[in-house]
Amino acid sequence: MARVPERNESPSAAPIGRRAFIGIVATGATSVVWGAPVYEALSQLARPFLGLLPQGVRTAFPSPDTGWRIYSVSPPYPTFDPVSWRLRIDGLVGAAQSYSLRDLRALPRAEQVSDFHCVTGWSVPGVHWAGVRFADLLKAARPLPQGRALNFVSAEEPYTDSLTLRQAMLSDAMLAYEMDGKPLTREHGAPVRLVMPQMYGYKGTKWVRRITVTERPVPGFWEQRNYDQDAWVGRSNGY
Ligand SMILES: Nc1nc2c(c(=O)[nH]1)N[C@H]1C(S)=C(S)[C@@H](COP(=O)(O)O)O[C@H]1N2
Ligand SMILES: [Mo]
Repeated sequence: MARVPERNESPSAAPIGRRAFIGIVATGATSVVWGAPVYEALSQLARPFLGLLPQGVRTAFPSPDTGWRIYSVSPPYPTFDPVSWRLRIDGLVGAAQSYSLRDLRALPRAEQVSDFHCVTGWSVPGVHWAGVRFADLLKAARPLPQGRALNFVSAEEPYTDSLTLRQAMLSDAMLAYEMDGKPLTREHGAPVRLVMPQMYGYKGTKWVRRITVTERPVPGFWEQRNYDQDAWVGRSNGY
């Protein structure tokens, strides 16, 4: 376990946390990409240390008017061409598929209002999502019996994350193309992102471009950095 520093201890003196969390935060056009020293310092901050962020870093977060903090591991955010963009579904399937945005919108539309929780402690209540349930999304691809997990690949390399097929079939899990009544914005993962309200936000891969059916969950970007594979809100990652 990482040592919890004393209140008067500076964050830079904190040991490297096992659950170090790196987030690059930016706001719309006025992107703030932190310099290497800040990135380094942040990469050494474990979740319990977030209250100890130096003042300069704290104010680099967007103002909490929406409650959201935009995360990206390798800015600039991906862009996409609405005409040529395709979502690929492959791996252990009977028939690999390629969906245009139009194809996705032609699948049964699901809507929900759910709360969003980041493992670092911020939440956004009552987010309105619209998109596609995984049962509908995977129907044509026909996952094979040995295909028991989904790997979500982001257009933002090297971000990936995975779920078991059973988790993806939860009634409030979806691949979303709208947020709060509008097409997903670029910073929130346009054109599609994973929404998994019962798990922490890092399971919600943004800018999803490919879903591969695998035998078992492939450790994603944050799992490779010691976060839990099963990120249930309130009962994972030390909570
Ligand atoms: N591609 C990609 N997806 C991502 C992330 C990221 O950095 N890159 N961050 C994750 C984390 S930790 C959180 S909390 C949410 C934040 O969603 P937002 O950026 O829309 O606020 O996105 C998740 N999906
Ligand atoms: Mo997060």
